[in-house]
Amino acid sequence: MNNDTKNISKFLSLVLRHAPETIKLSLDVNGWADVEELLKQCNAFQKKLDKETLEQVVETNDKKRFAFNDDKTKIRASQGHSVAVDLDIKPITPPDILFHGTVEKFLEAIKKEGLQKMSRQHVHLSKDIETATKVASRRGKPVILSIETQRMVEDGYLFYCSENGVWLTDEVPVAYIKF
Ligand code: HQG
Repeated sequence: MNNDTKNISKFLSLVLRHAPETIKLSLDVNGWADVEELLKQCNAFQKKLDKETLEQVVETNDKKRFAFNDDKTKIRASQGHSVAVDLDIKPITPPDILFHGTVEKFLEAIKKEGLQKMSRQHVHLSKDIETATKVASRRGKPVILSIETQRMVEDGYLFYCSENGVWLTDEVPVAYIKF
């Protein structure tokens, strides 16, 4: 992603995941924004954006963070929301082990409370150590936790996989975490 694309992606994350009100945008219950309305509101709030650029940002985004509906009239973030949305995705069986990348300063709390959603709608888990390491590196020196998802499934916990391949669940109690 070049710098312009990155800036637009960051702005889209803001309005499609966290604060649509910044540009007086409305998201439906499933997190979709109307594409024409998004473009109109971006431009009304001095964020120049046209449809072609938007399509290019969605297409080239390093983590495929955003997705259009079939006829490209709607767009949403595939995961990572702090606003309440129902992604309307079905639970599926995860790999036996998933990973979570975090940093040292959170370990004490995680050892007490397990992994919690914090400000987001789900706990985010990664399919491999490399991805978890990237997630953790945003905050400092990575600490990678292994999650015994197979045991969680046996115990009735539900898992979801976002359209861009991020594993989601409601919480991970400490009993299923290998430190
Ligand atoms: C930690 C990015 C204290 C948790 C990434 C994490 C991901 C606790 C932080 C996506 C805790 C929350 C999500 C507890 C968890 N006590 N700290 N009980 N439980 N934590 O950003 O997973 O680039 O909400 O370890 O790639 O880091 O934005 O979650 O460090 O997919 O598309 O609290 O965000 O995607 O941080 O990252 P976050 P995350 P994008």
